[in-house]
Amino acid sequence: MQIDQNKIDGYNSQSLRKHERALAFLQGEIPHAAEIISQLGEFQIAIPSWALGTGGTRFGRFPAGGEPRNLEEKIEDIGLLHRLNRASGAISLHIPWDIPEDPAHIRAVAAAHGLKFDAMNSNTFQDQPGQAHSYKFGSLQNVSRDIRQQAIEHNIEVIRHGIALGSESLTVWLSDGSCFPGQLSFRKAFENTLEGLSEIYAELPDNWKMFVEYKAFEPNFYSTTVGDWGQSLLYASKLGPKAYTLVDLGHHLPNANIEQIVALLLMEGKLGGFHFNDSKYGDDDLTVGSIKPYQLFLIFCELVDGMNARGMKHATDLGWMIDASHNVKDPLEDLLQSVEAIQIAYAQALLVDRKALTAAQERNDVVAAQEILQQAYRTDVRPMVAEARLRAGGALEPLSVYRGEQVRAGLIRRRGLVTIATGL
Ligand SMILES: [Mn+2]
Repeated sequence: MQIDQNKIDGYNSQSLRKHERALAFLQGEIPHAAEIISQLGEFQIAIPSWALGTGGTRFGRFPAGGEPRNLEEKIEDIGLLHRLNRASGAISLHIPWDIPEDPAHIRAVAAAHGLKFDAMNSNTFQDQPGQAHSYKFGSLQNVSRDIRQQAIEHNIEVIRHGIALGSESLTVWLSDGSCFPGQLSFRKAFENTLEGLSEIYAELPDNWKMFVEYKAFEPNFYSTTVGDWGQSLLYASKLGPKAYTLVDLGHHLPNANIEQIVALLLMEGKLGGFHFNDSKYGDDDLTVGSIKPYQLFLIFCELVDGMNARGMKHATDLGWMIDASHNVKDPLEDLLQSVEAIQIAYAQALLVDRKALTAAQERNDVVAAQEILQQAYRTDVRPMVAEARLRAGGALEPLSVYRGEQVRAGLIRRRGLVTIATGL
């Protein structure tokens, strides 16, 4: 399902005067507004193929209908988001849920929607039909060499699919760990995992990156073999220059200082990928910016500062992706909200007066430092975000267009009420 440019222009013309007034005010207040708008225009956030359907919990799932039935329809949905916000220009695939049987065709479908292929994701957290060995007691950490080998070969197969599509990175998230004390040897589990990751790393093309994603707990509840940023950094450092840590906001213990983690990983040149979501308790996978928008802003402050310190390009030198689940919202509406929340936090971080902040830090002026951060955070930057969309041909108000065009009802008409997009 597509929305004509004429339709988007029509909606835009209705709110154009109001938008222009708000933008003119901001441009008067912010000397480098033009630069921020252009940086926003370049910033793209990848959408994972598994975020297009209704998520669920172990208690159940309440699908909204019209979910994509195959890879083409997943690409089509992200194409629709990208058409509205011009900031969702990449898709992240999951193998085996999204095996591209005909890569040339899939590449053409994505190109027609202006989409690139972001990181490929492997899956050794569930058993697939016909699989020789079970991952019940882990994959790369497993005490059995045959099981470890199966997991290694799967990851190499994922790299091959990615090469065929033009992706340039592999994200490895392992559910490996233990549920009870004594179940495994922490040291052996680490050594086995490192050995397996090394074999996978050896298969990476020169221009590829490997992202080692960590998670504090779940589905294992006593230990996780890549449990925190320290363990991920240890693997990435031992693997070599193509290996990086990936930070998923929901994968920390409560109240972790994620902005500090981000700052240090960037300082070490070892932050490679980023997964956005929000949470109240654990890995809740809620809409980005819905619970702790100030924390998101503080994280972006460190991302911007840390990337600037290393001369990195904000838009392309890290892998940016949403990794969320949508239990009670229309997934596409949720993703539009998430992308906008990310853009808002990014724009606010670009607003921070870094010189003044450094000066305040140098004289231990705690009050001034807080004022400087909150001055940026309390600025309503939404007109700049909307202007970036408008210039790229997107919608001033993506959600209004989505609702005005009754997209979900159209998708249900075409695809049916009972469709399943996820492999879980
Ligand atoms: Mn993730």
